[in-house]
Amino acid sequence: MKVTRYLALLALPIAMVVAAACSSEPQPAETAAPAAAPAPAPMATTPRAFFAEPADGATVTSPVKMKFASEGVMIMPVPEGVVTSVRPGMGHYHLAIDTECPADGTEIKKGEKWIHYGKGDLEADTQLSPGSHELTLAVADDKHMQMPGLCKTITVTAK
Ligand SMILES: [Cu+2]
Repeated sequence: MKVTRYLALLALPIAMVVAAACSSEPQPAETAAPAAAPAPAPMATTPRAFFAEPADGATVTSPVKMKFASEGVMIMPVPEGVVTSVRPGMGHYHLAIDTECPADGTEIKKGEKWIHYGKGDLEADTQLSPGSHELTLAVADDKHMQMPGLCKTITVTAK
């Protein structure tokens, strides 16, 4: 019994070796070890924030429907109560009109041009007066500090 089982266990690897040896592939060593290829890091993309809508340069009509988007960061509601620490890799969106991106690491203060989407909102409407406007989308952490690289400004023209 034991010998039979042992032979059965040997049969599969032997069959694989034989198959590899008989293969007409020019580089059997590479095809035999696909698991050795390095897996891409999960956060390989450079984090970024952008508007899925409207498009940069678009002509829009109020109320303007905006869809926020990002890569390399998780958009989450700010925790309830007093926030004493931030959750790495997590943030929420902020919007300002005709205002530049904050410097990385600076606080986006409430009530100073910025709307905080602290519930983790992924879209919002805004009213624009007729003319050209800059829309700035920023992602900040649980303490509302601008996260590096996660800000984007686009220009739209409101009718
Ligand atoms: Cu905030």
